[in-house]
Amino acid sequence: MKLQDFGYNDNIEKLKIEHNLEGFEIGRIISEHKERYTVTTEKGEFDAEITGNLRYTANTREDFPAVGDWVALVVYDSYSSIIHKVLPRNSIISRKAVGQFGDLQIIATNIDYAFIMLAVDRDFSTNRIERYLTICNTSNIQPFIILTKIDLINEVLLNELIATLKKRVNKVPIIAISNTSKQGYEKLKEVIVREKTYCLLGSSGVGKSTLVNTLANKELMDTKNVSSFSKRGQHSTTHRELILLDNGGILIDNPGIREVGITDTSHGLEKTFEIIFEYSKHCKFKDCSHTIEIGCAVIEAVEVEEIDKSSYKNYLKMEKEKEHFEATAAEKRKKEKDFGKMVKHFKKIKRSSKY
Ligand SMILES: Nc1nc2c(ncn2[C@@H]2O[C@H](COP(=O)(O)OP(=O)(O)OP(=O)(O)O)[C@@H](O)[C@H]2O)c(=O)[nH]1
Ligand SMILES: [Mg+2]
Ligand SMILES: [Zn+2]
Repeated sequence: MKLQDFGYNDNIEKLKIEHNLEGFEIGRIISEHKERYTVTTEKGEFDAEITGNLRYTANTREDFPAVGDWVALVVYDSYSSIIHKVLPRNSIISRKAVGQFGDLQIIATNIDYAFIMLAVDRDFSTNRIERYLTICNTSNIQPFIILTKIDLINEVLLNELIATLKKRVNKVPIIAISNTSKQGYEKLKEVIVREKTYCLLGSSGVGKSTLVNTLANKELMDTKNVSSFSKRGQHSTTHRELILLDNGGILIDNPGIREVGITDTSHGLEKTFEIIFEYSKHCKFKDCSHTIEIGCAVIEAVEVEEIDKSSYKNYLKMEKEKEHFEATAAEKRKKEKDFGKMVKHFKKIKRSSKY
């Protein structure tokens, strides 16, 4: 297998040279199970672990390898290999780690496109789409909205759903499919191109793995019967996996995501809620929070329905989450720094007490 098939390109070649990694085998992480990785290389697939040094110097979860990463490794035998370095990533999809303050969880890296998948028959939520869009826009990953299970509703209802969605999300392509009848598959296949990586995002049960299996024409991923999704916490897919399709597209299947928590989004919110940011330029106060201020152009636009009210509310909620994440992350960094200082201090005392 050539590395190009997995998305290797001149940019990664440049990074390899810049980081003096010519002596290493280069590969891409295709799956992860609790810090044990599978890496694909020109010599085949290998199980891999990370070096003690990489573990020791890792400050946050972000420093650990993730599915989609390009890594430099030393291969020992047909089974084992050690990852020495993670090459710089060109994009990262991450969310707030569940239950941990100020931490983020990487979903996948080096992604070109994201498929934001929602089933039309249940839990359909534009608020959630805007969340996914924000995490994609943060890392400049081009999103597609994929509506699944359209075999379960009639065309009139589907068109209504799309029209409502378009009122809030108008610049993102929407593709409606059924994994059962294959409706919409031709359109979907057109956007999956060779050597590009697509990350599948969505709640449990929307049909991510079924899509992967159907496109690959193989039962690569486990899928689960709809009835078993009524129990909360049951996911069919329990790990991330990168799959190469016959047509050359690279898909990353993920476990269903329940909470799409927002982190520090840089311009992610700005791009997702472009219209709000456009109006905000005309607010009376530069630091307007768009909540209570007199002379707030955003509030005025909401009142005359130039800005969708639900979209505005969703924006405010996510903006708050972003600020909260930034504050807790800063606090966490400070604590870690103080802890580091304390360790240094004690080491110094220990050293000086020797004499
Ligand atoms: N009617 C219908 N059922 C579908 C469609 N796509 C998937 N399903 C069914 O939905 C159920 C869940 O599909 P999965 O592919 O396992 O869903 P998933 O998104 O991978 O779920 P997790 O791995 O838990 O995140 C399975 O029983 C599928 O057969 C579709 O287009 N139409
Ligand atoms: Mg799955
Ligand atoms: Zn304002």
